[in-house]
Amino acid sequence: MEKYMSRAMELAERGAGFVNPNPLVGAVIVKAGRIIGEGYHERCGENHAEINTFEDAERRGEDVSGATMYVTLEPCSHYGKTPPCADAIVEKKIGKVVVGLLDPNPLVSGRGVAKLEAAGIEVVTGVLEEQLKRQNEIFLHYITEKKPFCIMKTAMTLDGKICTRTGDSKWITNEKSRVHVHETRHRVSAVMVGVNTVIADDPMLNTRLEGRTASDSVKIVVDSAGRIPLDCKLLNMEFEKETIVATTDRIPDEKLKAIEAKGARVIVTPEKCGRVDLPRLMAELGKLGIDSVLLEGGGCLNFGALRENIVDKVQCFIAPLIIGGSESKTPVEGEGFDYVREGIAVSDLEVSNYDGDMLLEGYIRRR
Ligand code: AOF
Ligand code: ZN
Repeated sequence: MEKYMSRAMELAERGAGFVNPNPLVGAVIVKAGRIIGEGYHERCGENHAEINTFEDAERRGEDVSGATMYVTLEPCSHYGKTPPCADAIVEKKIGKVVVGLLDPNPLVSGRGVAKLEAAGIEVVTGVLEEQLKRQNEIFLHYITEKKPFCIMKTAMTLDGKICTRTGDSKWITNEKSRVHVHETRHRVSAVMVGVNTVIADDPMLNTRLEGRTASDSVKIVVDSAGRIPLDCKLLNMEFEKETIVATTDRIPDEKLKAIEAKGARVIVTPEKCGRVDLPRLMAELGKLGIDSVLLEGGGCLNFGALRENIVDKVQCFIAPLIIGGSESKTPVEGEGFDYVREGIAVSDLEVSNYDGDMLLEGYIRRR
């Protein structure tokens, strides 16, 4: 069973970056020990995985009646952008359905399985559940919280610096680590930075993956006082997705209008400790359908995000390099906490090796 579910999970992965805010879903149909159909949810708004899998079986000239379907997520029971998959499964006379994860979407949550069982189909649930929860961590968070899943990405030297005292940072991490960052940008709906990063680096924040179609992300600049340079790349280059400037009433009116005239969206939140109200911003982004945000610094915004409790996951690259300097910047700055006991604990930490760079990934339990 795990073997086929694992294949379905592999197929689901191909939708990464294209299905948001929908889940990654893959399916295979097996008959007499042979895979007779494969498919996945390819793009938000298009066919669900199950339907693509039926179409694949049909193309192969296979008869799916009595077969077993392995699907990574509970088949839907609702009329959304497409009709219910559970109905299609019944109609196609599938004999048994093996489900990875139950769908926490309130429109589904158990009703998909109930529909199948009511039609006399045998249903098994919870196969490869832990891996599938990880694969769909963005969807699982967004569908219940309605706020984006926030990943804080940092990259530093062995001595904890993100650049030298002169501001030089190219490159601390190696090529493989940097490709991984672009893969994460591809996977998420939005990339977010503080205005100081825009002033210092004038970044593009787009997704660049050689030889692959990559999906660009919405670009968000947190800029409490409206200091963003009007000639920066984010406001002037043509991107696939929009740029959002998140600010407060401190922004001068003319500046707000000038930013909008550049085609960017401006979100104004009330001030919170003189800055953008980050939890409020996340709620606004959720309303726009943004299910995930990759936070790429700088240190001041990173600290604010941690303190305001909007970060869910940390992704920290450490390069085997030492640059020193008491003036050299570090990944998380701001005011910092007064006491160690106030520090933010990261759990389920995992370490992987990226050609000699280390990647540490872990989760922050929201307090
Ligand atoms: C499935 N198979 O491949 C996916 C499912 O707006 P819609 O119609 O695309 O519905 C989206 C919801 O359907 C989504 O929130 C999730 O609950 C479920 N996604 N279900 O049976 C799929 N992508
Ligand atoms: Zn469906």
